[in-house]
Amino acid sequence: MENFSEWFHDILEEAQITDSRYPIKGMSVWLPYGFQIRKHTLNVYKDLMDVDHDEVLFPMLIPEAELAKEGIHVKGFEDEVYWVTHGGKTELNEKLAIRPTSETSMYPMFSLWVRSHIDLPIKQYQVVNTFRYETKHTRPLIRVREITTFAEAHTVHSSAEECKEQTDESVRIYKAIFDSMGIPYLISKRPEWDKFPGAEYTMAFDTIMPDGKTLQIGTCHNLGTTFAKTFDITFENKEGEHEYAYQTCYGISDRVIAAAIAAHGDEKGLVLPPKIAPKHITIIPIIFKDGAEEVMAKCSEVKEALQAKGIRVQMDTRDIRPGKKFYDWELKGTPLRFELGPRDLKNNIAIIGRRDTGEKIEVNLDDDIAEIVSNLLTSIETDLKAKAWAKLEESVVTVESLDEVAPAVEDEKVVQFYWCGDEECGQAIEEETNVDVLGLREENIETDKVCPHCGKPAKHLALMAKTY
Ligand code: P5A
Ligand code: ZN
Repeated sequence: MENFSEWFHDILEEAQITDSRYPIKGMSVWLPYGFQIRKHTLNVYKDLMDVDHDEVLFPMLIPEAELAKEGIHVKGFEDEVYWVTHGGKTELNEKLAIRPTSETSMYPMFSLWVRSHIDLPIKQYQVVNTFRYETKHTRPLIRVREITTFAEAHTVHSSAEECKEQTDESVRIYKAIFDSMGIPYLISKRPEWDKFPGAEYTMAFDTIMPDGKTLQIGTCHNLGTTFAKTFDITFENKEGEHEYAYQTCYGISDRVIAAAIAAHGDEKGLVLPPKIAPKHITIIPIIFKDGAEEVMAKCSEVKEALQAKGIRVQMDTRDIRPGKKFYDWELKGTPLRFELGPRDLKNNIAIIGRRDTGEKIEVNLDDDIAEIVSNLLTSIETDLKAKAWAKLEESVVTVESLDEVAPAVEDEKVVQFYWCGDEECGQAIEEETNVDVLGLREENIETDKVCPHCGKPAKHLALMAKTY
């Protein structure tokens, strides 16, 4: 891919995912095809979350006083909040914030709900739109001002250990989500200066885009008791004493869809992982004057057989050349296509084409087509994931001096280095290299290596990259 930025911009329009001509910067329209991809992505998410989280829905507006309560949190978001100041012509007594995230909308209610240890844990999530007045360059799905698919979870616990365990669990859930879409990721503990405002620590997932820049695609925060102290979320423990509750929150967004598009797409367009593809297979009847009816009948029969097995199948019966249909569904990334013409029918065969490899597979019409298609979808899923992971792994290079950073980044690599972990040192590294420290990939390791900036003994394996 020559120019990823351009490719990404064009594919959203050509494959009809979003229309970014909406007249507000950072906000676009989900088109029907994009909406289907979004729907299936959310199904992947909800299937995993619904195992032991409750879905809820909180209001979008937050009283100024609530937003302002948690000092560090509000400081982190103050430049990004949109405000509602009027109801009609009347100025409101209290400004209302449009949620940039929902801690300050949810936690005052948690304070009312949590009384005793038997009320805990609480594990809730909601999928909502949130608004952030982003000042960095906006891009559809990647950095938007209306995050239309903000999937945020918030949990409350009765001990620090359980809270830590939930943070680990959230990392496992996010791994499963990204894995099922074949999105490769690097997990790191964000440095102090880049953790979520109000968190004790932040574990972040970054994927690598085709241009070598990384994109943060999800974050899991251990909030400790910071918000509980601010919002007075206390419970009576088994000994009858009152304690502050321990909290976590974790979130993903539209960026997950951007990452799936970027991880697998190619020069012909989208290559969708089966889990989120609106259709798994497109049946394309190759029609001539002779034998058209028979071909159509056989195609319908195959369609029904696939549908019966839960395969998402469509038949393209548009009155246009088959070549144009091939082109369209390649562009839209349907994992498989099924071609059948009169001569094939006479020979009792059909061709199944794979979008990811371009491979063509001849099948006998007496075979169990649904079984073959299912197996192919599984192979596609596995192969897309392996290919994307191989690309990520070969993109990580280890350096021992800061002089090696610029050439590595120029070569579209993510940089790994042994680091002392000092905040001041880290910020100096960022300044000197103009590359971001993503965080700690491995903490407190045994090593003889020294920090490439200050020369002190290294304690961690860290990552740095150009970021979106
Ligand atoms: C966790 C959920 C939070 O807001 N509160 C509730 C916590 N964390 S976060 O890191 O600030 O955001 C979670 C994820 O949302 C994505 N994201 C965005 N996506 C698109 N456009 C944006 N402007 C944007 N801002 C954040 C990131 O993937 C982030 O990890
Ligand atoms: Zn150092």
